[in-house]
Amino acid sequence: MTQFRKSLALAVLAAGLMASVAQAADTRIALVVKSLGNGFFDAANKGAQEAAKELGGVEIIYTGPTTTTAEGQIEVLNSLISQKVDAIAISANDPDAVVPVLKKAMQRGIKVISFDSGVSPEGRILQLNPSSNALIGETCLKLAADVLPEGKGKIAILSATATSTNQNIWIEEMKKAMPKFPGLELVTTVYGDDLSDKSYRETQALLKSHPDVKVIVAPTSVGIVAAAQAVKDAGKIGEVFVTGLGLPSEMAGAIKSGASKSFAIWNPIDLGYSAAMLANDLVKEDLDKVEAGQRLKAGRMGEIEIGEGAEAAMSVPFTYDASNIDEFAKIF
Ligand code: RAM
Repeated sequence: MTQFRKSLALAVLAAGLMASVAQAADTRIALVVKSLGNGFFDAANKGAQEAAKELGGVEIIYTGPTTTTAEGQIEVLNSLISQKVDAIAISANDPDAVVPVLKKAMQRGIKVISFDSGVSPEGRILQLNPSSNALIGETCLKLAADVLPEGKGKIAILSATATSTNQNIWIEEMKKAMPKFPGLELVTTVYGDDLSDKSYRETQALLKSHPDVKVIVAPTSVGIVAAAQAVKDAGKIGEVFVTGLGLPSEMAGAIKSGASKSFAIWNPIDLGYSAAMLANDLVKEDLDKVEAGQRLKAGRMGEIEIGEGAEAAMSVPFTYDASNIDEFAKIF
């Protein structure tokens, strides 16, 4: 065979293989995240891919805008509607702005769920929370109080975007839980938009405008890393502590430097896995609605029970510190 014929034969073979892969996936589930390039969502995607492999015949389309905007997500969603995907699992940058396009998706038979950062009820069939929202809020405050002598001191919050459903709920829950931590005083909330550079600059500004703040609580895996770096670069290790929600793999340096003593998170791989499983259930059983008390199958996670408002919650957040960070940094 000539070189040309050989490569032609290989190309035909490759095309055939790709076609058979495409044919094999009879269910296409889009995992739409707040933005691409966020390690938290990469871990969720890992779980979703695992679910697809286990189920067989399922393809996960991992997608999202480049920055954390609702407009970017709307564009992505419109394109998924044209591609006629079977299901969409979205972590929303805004609970309301994406509702019209998601309603359009549902009218066309696409099963829509939200996970992590929720969509208002009219824009999705169900919402999968990583844990109880109240527990997440209280955990963030407890971590802040634990690092302060006698639990006393001023704290500030560095959040993601100002429209982010999950962070806004957790901030509300923190405010509600404040009476349980009478030594803590919340002085301000700033927004880094889940962008590293903006989160870093917001922290720098915060350290200047509020030099008496002792703990920065960042309930975002992007913000917490940037905040810890800003504290370190400002030479404030031991004076200002960073805590909140982060990935062990991304926070190992901050724990080692002392910019953070501890932080929490649930398993993002399990969250993505479960979101894919639930989306697949809705497709397979052709469900457009779920009721409180209903149980849906989620593979190795067992059954997930739907609660009020068609919301479900997974496990409790876990705390990471110098004693366990290395072990978990290898996982997510
Ligand atoms: C960021 C995102 C995500 C949130 C985590 C903790 O990655 O804002 O929505 O759940 O942090």
